[in-house]
Amino acid sequence: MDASVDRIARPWGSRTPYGRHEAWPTRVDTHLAQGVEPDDVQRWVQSASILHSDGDAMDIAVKDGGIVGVRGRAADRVNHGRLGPKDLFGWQANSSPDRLTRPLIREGGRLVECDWDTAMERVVARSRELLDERGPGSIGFYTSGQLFLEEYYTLAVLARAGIGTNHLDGNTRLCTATAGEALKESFGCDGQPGTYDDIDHMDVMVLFGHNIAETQPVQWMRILDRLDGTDPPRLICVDPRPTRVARKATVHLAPRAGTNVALLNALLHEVIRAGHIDREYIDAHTVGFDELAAAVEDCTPEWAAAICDVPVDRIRRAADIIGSAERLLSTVLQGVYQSHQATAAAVQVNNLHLIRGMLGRPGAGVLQMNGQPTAQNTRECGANGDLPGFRNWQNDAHVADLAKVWNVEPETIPHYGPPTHAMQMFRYAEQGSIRMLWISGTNPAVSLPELGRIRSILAQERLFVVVQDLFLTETAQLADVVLPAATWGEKTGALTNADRTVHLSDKAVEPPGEAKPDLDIFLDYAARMDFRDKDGGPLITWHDPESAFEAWKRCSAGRPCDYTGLSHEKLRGTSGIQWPCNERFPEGTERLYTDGISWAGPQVCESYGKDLVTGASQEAVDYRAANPDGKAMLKPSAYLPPHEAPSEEHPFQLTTGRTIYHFHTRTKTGRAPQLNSAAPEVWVEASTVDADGLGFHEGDLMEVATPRGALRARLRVTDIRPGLLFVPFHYGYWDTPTGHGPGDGTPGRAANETTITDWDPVSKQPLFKTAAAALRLVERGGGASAPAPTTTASAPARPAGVPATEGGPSAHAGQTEGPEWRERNGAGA
Ligand SMILES: Nc1nc2c(c(=O)[nH]1)N[C@H]1C(S)=C(S)[C@@H](COP(=O)(O)OP(=O)(O)OC[C@H]3O[C@@H](n4cnc5c(=O)[nH]c(N)nc54)[C@H](O)[C@@H]3O)O[C@H]1N2
Ligand SMILES: Nc1nc2c(c(=O)[nH]1)N[C@H]1C(S)=C(S)[C@@H](COP(=O)(O)OP(=O)(O)OC[C@H]3O[C@@H](n4cnc5c(=O)[nH]c(N)nc54)[C@H](O)[C@@H]3O)O[C@H]1N2
Ligand SMILES: [Mo]
Repeated sequence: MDASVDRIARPWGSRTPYGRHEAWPTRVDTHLAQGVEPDDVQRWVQSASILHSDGDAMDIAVKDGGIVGVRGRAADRVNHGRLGPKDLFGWQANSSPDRLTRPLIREGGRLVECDWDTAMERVVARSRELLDERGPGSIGFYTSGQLFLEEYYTLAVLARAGIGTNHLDGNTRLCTATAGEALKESFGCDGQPGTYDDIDHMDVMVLFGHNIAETQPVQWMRILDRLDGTDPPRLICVDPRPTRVARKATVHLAPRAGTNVALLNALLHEVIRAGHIDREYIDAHTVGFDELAAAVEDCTPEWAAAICDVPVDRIRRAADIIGSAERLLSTVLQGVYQSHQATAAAVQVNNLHLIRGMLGRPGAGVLQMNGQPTAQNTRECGANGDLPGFRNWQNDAHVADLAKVWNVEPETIPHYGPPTHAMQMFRYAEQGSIRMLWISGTNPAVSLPELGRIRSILAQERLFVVVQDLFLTETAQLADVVLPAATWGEKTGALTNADRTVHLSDKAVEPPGEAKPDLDIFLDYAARMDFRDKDGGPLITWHDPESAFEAWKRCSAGRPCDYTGLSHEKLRGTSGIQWPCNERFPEGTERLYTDGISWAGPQVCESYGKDLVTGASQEAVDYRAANPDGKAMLKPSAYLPPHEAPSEEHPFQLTTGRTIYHFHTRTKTGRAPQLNSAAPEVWVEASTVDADGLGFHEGDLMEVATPRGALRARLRVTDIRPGLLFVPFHYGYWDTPTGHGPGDGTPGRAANETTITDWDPVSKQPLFKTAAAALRLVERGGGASAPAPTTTASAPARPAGVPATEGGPSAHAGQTEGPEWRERNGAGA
């Protein structure tokens, strides 16, 4: 066990090696508040992490009505007892003294405390006024990937059938809209094909734009344990930063940002050229192979090497390894999803698997990853720009079926066009057609691109903004009504992770003050609005998490995400369970598509697909003609350059992302002392080549500027690819002296001051990974280090000739590095 290990200094703890096809050993990670012994804990309450999409199962330790720690659940299929640093320490934020405890309303320009009746009546009055004067299209809801299933489902029903608006989306638009979209494009329907257990069986794993070591540290522990066991796998890492994954990889490809499609097309080209394809699988289960082969015919490694700026032989080596893999597992995340050809690139990963027949068998799987803990629920419940239960808005039979579940007329449910995506909702608010925006569990004043614009949209007089949060965030400060929410540990609900594992998170303690669960707030609003079904009965008939879950089960029945075999009671006790779970699969389903493709038929598919270049929705007739038998679709895509190329004025590429110690806008991790002190302030990473060339040093105060805005950060010099800058997007303004954004001489701090209002045409996911930027010296650092972690991708570049084991940054974690990293960066290289 790992109790003695400092999990800030050694985030992944110590190793429990295991061999291929063996079971991953259990290791129970625990952290209790100082002075609390295990015997002092009065109750352990079952839960799972909500600080990433891994779904690490844990028990919450309760003493005297407060949370005093957490312990991993040994019996759970996802984590076998392990927890990451955010899981171990993040819970402390629940008892922060600055939690919101009463509702706030804006009076005379200021937010003042009030009671729930006053706040809710203000929201209801404005809703009624707008419905009367402007109709349902004047009201929008922008929700989260961090609430519970029961809450999204309730919100989806009240927005789509109660208000009757098409404007409901999640921050999952910024996160995993592309995951859902790529699955729809290839398989006709959302739903993760693979499972984490594939890690136990694969011999080759490719990670595309996925820093799993920092963003799903528990699965990285699993990979590290396999690397240290018998018959270790080979890793291929596609990431322009020197992540831990890159350091362990057999092949590390560090492409120019925004060139994933070129690289993938070259990999497809090589796999096809070398004949490493599974003809039988292609013929039985796919359509479109000839078009795909023709489209990549000229995409040679030489061609891609010039675009991506990676060595040709490394592309060949990667293609060889992929082509000769016995069991191939791939993961895809934000390095792909947050770029201009997001869906096009993610779909090419699916294509690699389909042409190699690498699907639906132990070790052979695709994980189009999620990021947020409950993003899967946002998508399946219809709170992320889709209809609930993966129903197809273009298919009248699906709409009618949903109307039957809700006992409303089909016309009540808007389906005249695709559900409005978040970026479009903000545009409508900017233009004035949306007049009320209800924001729950997300902090767009830090997380959306081009913050100057977002702040000015939210601050408009004519826009009525409701914010439902735990804290007075940068967004809440701009609201007209602030509703104090209860969170994880203070309410009960179900959540589904990236590999379809459903967990239950039980209430452990009371929320602070008058804070209420999001479900209760939505139910209260629905009751006050008196939403009715077509027979005049109440539209929403449930009243607590369990009855909401039962209602959702009816909506999911017969759909791919079938929950009918689950219940809160069944989820209490041992391990999480993977959907679909129903009469046929009472213990859940490990892998989808074990027996061909099941949800791509024209009658059942969630989407008729989109044009991968324009994003235009295709019609049912086109789909039926192209894919009459419901097979997987091999959709090619030509490479297009990123929308913003470096120029003389903005010579760098700028990418943004995460560090292991913080979650998003730091509302929780910034209030956990161990996590905050591990990464207390924003920094900017640049390569040794660029820093040396320009005479900048570690710790210098820099300005990073794009045409949208600028921020200031200390410089960390790393082994990142030359020409690329990286800024973590975690740092907003709530803990700065002014408490709000830049202006009046206060410089910017948030990465999104600089990012662009632009998105992938297919998934509508905004571009956070590719901008052109300038880097300017503001003030010398005088030899002090940047406030960036040294244990992670942001580790300082190793001085020439210092091997990893002798004081280099990676010695910190006590782990040896992959052959390629040694070859390139080791002594004498
Ligand atoms: N510690 C921590 N963990 C988290 C979160 C968190 O905030 N903190 N958030 C959770 C959420 S919501 C999400 S969505 C996930 C995100 O998890 P990840 O996607 O793993 O995290 P990011 O840091 O956003 O981006 C991953 C990598 O993309 C690389 N990248 C940038 N541009 C390109 C490119 O053009 N091509 C390629 N191939 N790679 C590129 C970056 O160098 C970066 O290392 O993490 C989840 N887990
Ligand atoms: N530049 C840049 N920008 C990015 C990204 C990037 O990589 N680069 N990544 C994007 C991605 S993938 C994501 S997921 C987003 C995340 O962006 P956000 O969703 O804006 O980030 P969070 O800080 O997680 O915001 C969640 C809010 O919900 C509150 N909250 C937590 N639990 C509860 C609850 O139970 N109920 C309620 N009502 N509120 C709760 C928290 O206090 C917090 O204010 O950021 C996106 N923005
Ligand atoms: Mo995300």
